[in-house]
Amino acid sequence: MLAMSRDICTSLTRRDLTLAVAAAAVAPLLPVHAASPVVEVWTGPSCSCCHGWIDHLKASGFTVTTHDGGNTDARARLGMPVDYGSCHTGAVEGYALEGHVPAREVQRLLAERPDAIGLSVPGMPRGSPGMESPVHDAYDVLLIGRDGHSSVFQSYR
Ligand SMILES: [Cu+2]
Repeated sequence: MLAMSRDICTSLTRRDLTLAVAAAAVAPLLPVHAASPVVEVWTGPSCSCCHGWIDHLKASGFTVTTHDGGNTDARARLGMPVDYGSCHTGAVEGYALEGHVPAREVQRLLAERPDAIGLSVPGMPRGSPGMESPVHDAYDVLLIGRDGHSSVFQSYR
């Protein structure tokens, strides 16, 4: 009886060891930025499309922390000119994200890391992420430079 339980013990230990070795072998293969980037979001007062955009970011692999309200102050704090304003403001790794910026442009921003304030989709174009609609407005994702000027980062037509 004693010998038997010792056998089970040994085999369990061996299995655990095998799992540990397998995990250690896999770990170095993971990308360096395995942890998903954290986006901190400040919404506008009683904004529902803000939450649509937050859901879009989460579905695209971002971790999101949300503050209800405070987008105007956050926009000013992050240096995003009000001319490019929208209904919510986000911050990710030192960049501002204004409005319904698609997740793929956020990913590209973090990959390319331009010297800039961040990205903006001014206003609230229909058909942008979080603004789902049968009508699709043409819109541009703008890269906002430190001088406040913008350039087209991506066009959606
Ligand atoms: Cu909106």
